[in-house]
Order: sequence, then C-alpha cells, then structure tokens
Amino acid sequence: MSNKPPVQDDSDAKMKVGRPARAAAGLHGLTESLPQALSAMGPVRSAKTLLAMNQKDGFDCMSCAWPDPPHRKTAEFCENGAKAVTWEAGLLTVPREFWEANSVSSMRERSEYWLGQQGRLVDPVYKPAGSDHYQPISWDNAFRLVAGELNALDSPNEAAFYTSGRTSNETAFQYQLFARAFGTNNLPDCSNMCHESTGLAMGETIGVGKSAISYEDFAKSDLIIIMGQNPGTCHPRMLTALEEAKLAGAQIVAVNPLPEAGLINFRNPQKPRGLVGKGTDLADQFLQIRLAGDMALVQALAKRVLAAEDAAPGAVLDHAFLEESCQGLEEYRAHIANLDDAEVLAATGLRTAEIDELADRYLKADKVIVTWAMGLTQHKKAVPTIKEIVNLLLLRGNIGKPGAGPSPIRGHSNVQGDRTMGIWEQMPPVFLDALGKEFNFDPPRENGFDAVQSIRAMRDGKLKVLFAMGGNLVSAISDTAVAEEAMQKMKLTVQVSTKLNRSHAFTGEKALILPTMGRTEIDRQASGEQFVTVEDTVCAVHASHGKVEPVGTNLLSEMAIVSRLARAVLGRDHPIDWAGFEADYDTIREHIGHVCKGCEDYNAKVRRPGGFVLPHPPRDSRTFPTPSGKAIFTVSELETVEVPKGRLLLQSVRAHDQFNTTMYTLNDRYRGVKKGRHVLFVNPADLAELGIADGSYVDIHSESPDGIDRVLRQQRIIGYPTARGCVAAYFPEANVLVSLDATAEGSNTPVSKSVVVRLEKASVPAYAMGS
Ligand SMILES: Nc1nc2c(c(=O)[nH]1)N[C@H]1C(S)=C(S)[C@@H](COP(=O)(O)OP(=O)(O)OC[C@H]3O[C@@H](n4cnc5c(=O)[nH]c(N)nc54)[C@H](O)[C@@H]3O)O[C@H]1N2
Ligand SMILES: Nc1nc2c(c(=O)[nH]1)N[C@H]1C(S)=C(S)[C@@H](COP(=O)(O)OP(=O)(O)OC[C@H]3O[C@@H](n4cnc5c(=O)[nH]c(N)nc54)[C@H](O)[C@@H]3O)O[C@H]1N2
Ligand code: SF4
Ligand SMILES: [Mo]
Repeated sequence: MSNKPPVQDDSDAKMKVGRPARAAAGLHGLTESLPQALSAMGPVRSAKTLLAMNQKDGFDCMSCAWPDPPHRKTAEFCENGAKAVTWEAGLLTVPREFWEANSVSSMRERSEYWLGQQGRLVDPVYKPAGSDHYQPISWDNAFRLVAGELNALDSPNEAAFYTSGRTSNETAFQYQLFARAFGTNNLPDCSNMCHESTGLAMGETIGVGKSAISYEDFAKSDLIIIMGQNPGTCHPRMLTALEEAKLAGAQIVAVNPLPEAGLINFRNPQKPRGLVGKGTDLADQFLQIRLAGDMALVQALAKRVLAAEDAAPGAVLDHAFLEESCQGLEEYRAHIANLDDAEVLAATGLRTAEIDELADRYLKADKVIVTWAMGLTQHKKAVPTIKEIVNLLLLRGNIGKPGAGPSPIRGHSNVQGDRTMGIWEQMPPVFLDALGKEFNFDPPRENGFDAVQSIRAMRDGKLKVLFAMGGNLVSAISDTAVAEEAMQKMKLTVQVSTKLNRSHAFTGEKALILPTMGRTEIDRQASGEQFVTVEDTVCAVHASHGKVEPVGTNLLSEMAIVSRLARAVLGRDHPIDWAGFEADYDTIREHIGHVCKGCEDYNAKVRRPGGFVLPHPPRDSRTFPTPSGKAIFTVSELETVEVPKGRLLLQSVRAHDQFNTTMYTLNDRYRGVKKGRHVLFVNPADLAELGIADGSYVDIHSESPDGIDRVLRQQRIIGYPTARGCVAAYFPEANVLVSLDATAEGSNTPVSKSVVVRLEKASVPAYAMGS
C-alpha cells in the first residue's frame, strides 16, 4: 500500500486510442479492479469490503442504483462497484500539511482527477474571508460559524441545501426536515440534472415517477428495449439480468447513437465461460438513432401499432385495459395518425425497415419492458419523449403485469430514496402536511429553487449560503463558467464531502469543508453501531451496514453532521429531538414510518433480510394514482432539433473509469481510449465532409440563442462509429458548452445530450507535441 497519491501526470500526454470493444466485462473487468483494490486497501480491508458488498447483512454499493438479485452470490458486485469501494475505503488521506501547501486558487488549476487522488478528507477545514487557504477548524466552531451565517440571513430563502444521491434515507429525511424547520424549500439535488424529466413524465401519466417493474420482471419479459442508456459502464450488473432474460427467451433491442460495448455482447465474469468464452450476444437489434430522435421513433412505433389495430380490429390493443384504466386514447390516436413519416426519418436517421422491424417485435411480444437513462432525460423534449414511451406501453397493456412496464434506471445509488424522503424543492402538500403534523410545525409551502434555479439565484445575489450534502455542484451543473462565478458570490459555501473536488476550489467569501464517513465505514453512536437504509431503482428498500474502520478518527457521519448543524442553528431547546437522531438512527426511522408513504413500520421492515419493496399502484394492481384514477394518454407535438449545415449535435457521456465528476483513472476501455479525456468522438463520414483529420485537434464552439461563444479547446478527434451528425465528449468537461438556460421543458434539466456545436481546427497542445 502506498501513502503517496498515485498521480504523476494528468495531462493527456500519454493518450492512446485503439479500437472500441464489442463485448463488456469478462476477464478484463476483474483483472482491472482487483489489483487496484489490493493496493489501496490491503488484503484484509479489500476482503472485508468487497465480500460484504450488496450482501443482505453488508453495505449497499455506493455506485449506481441497480438492484440486487433476490438470490445473492458470494461476490455480488461488478468491476465499477469494486472501483467505487476502493475509491472510498482506500487508506490514503489528505494530510494537514496539504492545506498550507495548496492554496484555494492553486486547487482551481487542478483537474478533478488530481483532486480526487489526494485521498480521503479527514479534518474539517475553514477558509476565512480574504484568505486563499483552508485551515483546520474544530467541529464545534464549524457549526457555530454556519449557524451565525444562516441566522444572519434576511430570509431562510437566502440559503439553499443541495443533496447528491449517495446520501442515506436517514440523512436525507433529517436534512430536509432541518431545511424546512429552518424555513426554506430550497432543496436542489442531483436528480434535477438526472431523472427529473422521468419523474415528471411518469408522475403526470401513471401517477408514480418510478420504475413500474421488479427485478424478476426482466427474466419474464418477451422484449426489453434499452433506450439512451449505457449499462456496460453505468449499471454493469444489469447485463447479468439481461443475459438471464435472454437465456429465458427475451429479445433485446438497443436504441443508441453509440454502439456501446455492453449492449452488443456480454461476457459474464461470474461464469467460467464468461471469462474465456465468446459471451452472450445481447442485442437482437441495434437502432443507431440520432441524438434527440427518440420521440419521433416512439411515435412512429405507436403509429404502426395503431395501424395494425386498424387492419385487425380488436386483435392488437388491450381493449379491456384501455377502457377500464386509461383516458385520452382517441385524441392520441388521431394525433399519431397524422405523424409525418419523412420527419421521423430525418429526426431519427433510421431507415423505415428498421422501424418496421422494431414495431414488428413490439407487436409480437406480450410482455415488453422499456428502460432508459440520461440519453432520454437530458434533452429539450425529454418529458414528452418519456410520455410517448408510456403511451406506447399503455396501448398493449404493457404495465402492471409480469415482465412488462416502463423502467427508468436511476443513477446515484440512493437518489430515488432521497426523493422518497422529501429531498425536492417542490414536495407535494400531502408530504408537507404529514411532516408538519409529525413535528408540530408549519413547513414552508412555496416551491424552492432546483439546481439550475439555484445557480441563477446565486449569480443574481438572491442566495447567500450554499450548503451541499455531498456532490460536486460546480462541475456537475451546466455552464461551468457561470457556476464558478456564482459560487464566488456567496457569503458562505459548505461542502460535506468524502474527497476533494472542484466545488472546494470555487468558494464563497467564507468556506467550509466538512469531511464525512462513507457507506463502507462502521458508524458508532451513543446507542451502538448504526446502519442506514437506501432505495434502489426498482423501489426496494434495504439496510446498509458499514464494515471497516473509518479512515480518520475526526470524521462524523452525515447523520451526526445534520443533527449538530440543526442544534447549532435552531438552538438546543428546539422542540425536535435532533440529539436523539444522532444517538440512535431508529428514532428517525420511526418518524420516516409516520411521514413517508409506504414506509409504515419502517424499523421492522428494513430489518427483514433483503428489506422490503415500496408500494407502486400501477405495478402492483394496475391502478393509477392520477387525479382521475386513470392512466393518461398524452398528445405531444413532434419537435426536432434543428442542426444547421456544417454543425453537429454534441452529447456528453461518462467514461468507463469515472463516476460522474469522480475519475478513477483516465481510461475509457470499451471505447478504446487510454490515459486521456480531452477527446471528441466523430463519425468518420462527418470528418471527411468537414475536412477534419482523425487524430487532429479542434476547438468545440457551442451555439446557443444567447449568442455567447462557449468553447472547449483542443480536443483530440477520434473517428468513431457514432450516428451521423452526432458527436460525443466527456462529462463534466463538456459542461462549459451547455448554456444554463438550455434546459428540458417542464423538468428544467440541463440538455447535456443535445448541444449544437461547430468545430474549428486547433493547434496541437503542448503536451502532445513530442509524442
Ligand atoms: N461507472 C459509472 N456508473 C454510473 C455513473 C458514472 O458516472 N460512472 N453515473 C451514475 C449516474 S448519476 C447516472 S444518472 C447513470 C447514467 O447512466 P447512462 O445514462 O447510461 O450514462 P451516460 O454516460 O450519460 O450515457 C448515456 C447513454 O445514452 C446514449 N444517448 C445519448 N443521447 C441519446 C439520445 O438522444 N437517444 C438515445 N437513444 N440514446 C442517447 C449515449 O450514447 C449513452 O450510451 O449512471 C450511474 N452509474
Ligand atoms: N454534461 C453533463 N452534465 C451532467 C450529466 C451529464 O450526463 N452530462 N449528468 C448529471 C447527473 S445524471 C448527475 S446525477 C449529476 C451528478 O452530480 P453530483 O451528485 O453533484 O456529483 P458527483 O460527481 O456524483 O459527486 C461527487 C462528490 O461527492 C462526494 N461524495 C462521495 N461519496 C460521498 C458520501 O458518501 N457522502 C458525502 N457527503 N459526499 C460524498 C465526493 O466528495 C465527490 O467528490 O451530474 C449531472 N451533470
Ligand atoms: S451494478 Fe451498480 S450497484 Fe451493482 S455492483 Fe455494479 S456499480 Fe454497484
Ligand atoms: Mo445521475
């Protein structure tokens, strides 16, 4: 084990570009992640963490929100789960000397990769006004300082409380309670940038904004359509579920501008033949769609389904279900009949035969699941696109029966639970009523700021204090330059973090970093060892028990931090028993049981092995908690993104070795990129048309209505089999190109997956000169 940060060179000087992979996982996956774990944690800590991961008495993987199968194997994790654990539980810590040696302004020159590699944060630190350095501070003084600033505000609405999706249910519940007891609904979260479009679209049409299937449904399905999602990297164990479904007879269709490795072929590392053999060919059909073409595709599929019904009346649609449980079919039907086929072909870039083939598969299947992630949610028309998926599924009753249903696949491991617990700037009155009744206070009713609105409010001087429970808002949000400036206008910024990131370098006048324990670590409080609970993407809630000693003795749990914050801000005689929450997490679970729908008897249910599943009326009983009690067909005008000649449409994607703004390494193995991130994937035919050479360098300029020239400089061109006219760069670097005002209609999610760009030839960067 080394005590030195491993980074020597985080420029792209040693970048290597090879061929993209066809298959995901297999031998490479395990051989890549295990040596890293052993070198960062040593054999004992590696075994204690990796073998406890995702087990019924272990801790929940802190990476993605993929669910655990009902029957667990000894090693129930994937390569990327192992990397996430290694990143958190590795023994390297940021030494006290770091803060003297590194000024805040020097940290701004560092990459996310470098910052993350400095190790775990173990001491609270404070940057006073006028200083360019953080310095150690005691916990008590830190909380006193935050309380002083919060209590000096003219209104509680001058503070915002951000949450990232790793936070446990217990912390999330306590945190939103504190924000509301303080007097504000300013609870922006990472979900605003993630599946917000999903929550809105599904909430309005079927009454629940969450996946309407359970884990077992994959293996019962006839057809699984995966849209705008890269499971091989972002939800790797989903490939196991897909393989099982495939072996049970399901067909799998991938809709994506990129031929992502996992979607095509999968070598299951849990099976001997997966390590050496050919693997399972997953996708029966791959539709290489243009960016933002999905709304047109789904409408085109529906048109074919309705035409088939016209040709054989009574034989195609699920009439009993439609009559009993749905509304709005006739208007929708009339609207779809007028769909312009030429517009569909232009928007999707697909051939008629490809759409016919998928429609045919849909018509032949009795049970259909559609899954999606950021490829659908981060577009201007994200909400109506997801509503079209609901429309399509309703037509043939593909909801509320085994093997069928819409299934958003959520990102952060507990982003869904955080929402269930009340982390939202616009929680509905039923929740606020229950919260007020339980704690005998009057929660604020006016909606708060979401993530984009918070940055605007910071920029415009309406917010003065930003408190962040995890995450890296500056890097994650769109329009990096605006976000960096907005942060620097604040009076106080507070980041509760496990590791350094760029949000620590762009601070308010005063700033605090409060280090916290992670999910792998044993959490001891006055009443003994504690556990926390989380919810996965299919609404299963279960316990997570830390297994190893915390990396530092001065760390507090997130629960303790919120409890002490609340006592410092609201006073020791505040009627809510904040101290009790810190001493025994059962006390907060008791309240969760009274306030959050479906969580009755919470303490008992989360103690069952494997936990429990939250109720979901459409999934459980084909009932729809909409105002009319019916599932609602919606009519949306097709609108396609105009890309002027000579311009391209840019999306930002995750590399294989990153988790959001965290970089484990600079590699993106499946796409053939090693040791570099400043790249742009472009179709070779587009390169030829633009007269740009593979391997050359370009500046990417984005074009938005505000006329501001946003530029990402000196990106290396990689000729890549992406859809024509559609290019890809990495998130978060590409955020400099996304205007803060470019958001999805309704959900206000930044449109990180459709930015009109122009390429200009650039000089070769100095680091690449001699290579
Ligand atoms: N290893 C790893 N795992 C992660 C994360 C991570 O950063 N790293 N992040 C977590 C989080 S918070 C999230 S939200 C999820 C994200 O999971 P994903 O959404 O799978 O991740 P992205 O890299 O954003 O990939 C988007 C995919 O959609 C495709 N796509 C883009 N635009 C379109 C479009 O218009 N139409 C269609 N059909 N496809 C499109 C892209 O080509 C890409 O394959 O992953 C979670 N898991
Ligand atoms: N261009 C573009 N922008 C995007 C996206 C995109 O696809 N393209 N995706 C969006 C999506 S889907 C999301 S979810 C957001 C992500 O936005 P965030 O959730 O804000 O970002 P993360 O990178 O996940 O946060 C990483 C930081 O969290 C802290 N951390 C890690 N574990 C813990 C913990 O247990 N407790 C605490 N308190 N802190 C911890 C660490 O300090 C780490 O540096 O980004 C969004 N931004
Ligand atoms: S699929 Fe997601 S939750 Fe499961 S082990 Fe892999 S990274 Fe962790
Ligand atoms: Mo996300």
